[in-house]
Amino acid sequence: MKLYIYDHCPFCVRARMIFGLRALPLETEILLNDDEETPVSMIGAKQVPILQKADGLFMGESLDIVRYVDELAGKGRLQEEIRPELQAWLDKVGEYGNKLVQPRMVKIGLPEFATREAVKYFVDKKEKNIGNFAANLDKTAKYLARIHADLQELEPLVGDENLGVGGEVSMEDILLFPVLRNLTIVRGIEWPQKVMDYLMWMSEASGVDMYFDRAL
Ligand SMILES: N[C@@H](CCC(=O)N[C@@H](CS)C(=O)NCC(=O)O)C(=O)O
Repeated sequence: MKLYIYDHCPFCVRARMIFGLRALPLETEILLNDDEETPVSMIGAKQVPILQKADGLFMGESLDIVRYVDELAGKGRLQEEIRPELQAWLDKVGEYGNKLVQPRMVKIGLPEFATREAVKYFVDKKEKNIGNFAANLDKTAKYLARIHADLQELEPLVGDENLGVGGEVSMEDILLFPVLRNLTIVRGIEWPQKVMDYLMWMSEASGVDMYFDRAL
């Protein structure tokens, strides 16, 4: 099976995680961000992740891919229940997290941004949602204060054991880890110890790398 992704895409991380967590081999291909033709020819939409299944057919939608691969692995299904307080945390950080993350993603040499055209495509599209990238970078201190407060709130929701955020690996991890992983691109975040331990453990368990070494 082959997974078409962008490195920075949190929905793609969801799909990548299930392969690592279930110890299944995975081939990935990173598309250029302005390549519309390839994804549209596969699923009729300019969107990743896209899984090419063993039968050659294509599947979009990250959570459909997670459930499909989880079923195939035959090791029991991830529990689907999401604690309302965790969902509320994800919703809250979802309102501004991209203002910290997206302006930085185009600056670290990711393969989906290998051409000037691909960078421009991304910037033009995302600035329509979050506003000017440079202006958002200028407001880093403001958003850092906000994420620090929110990470303090997250810490008690992280289980004591390194077994997944809710005490066992579940759909909660599939939703949470990609968001935290993208935030590792932001230099200066002070990570609460339990959240940092969780990140390190889940990165190892899922085989998905982080951005700490390239943070800016
Ligand atoms: N509901 C979809 C959302 C996927 C999604 O929004 N992917 C983004 C990348 S993070 C995308 O391909 N956007 C189109 C673009 O960036 O042009 C899923 O869960 O797979």
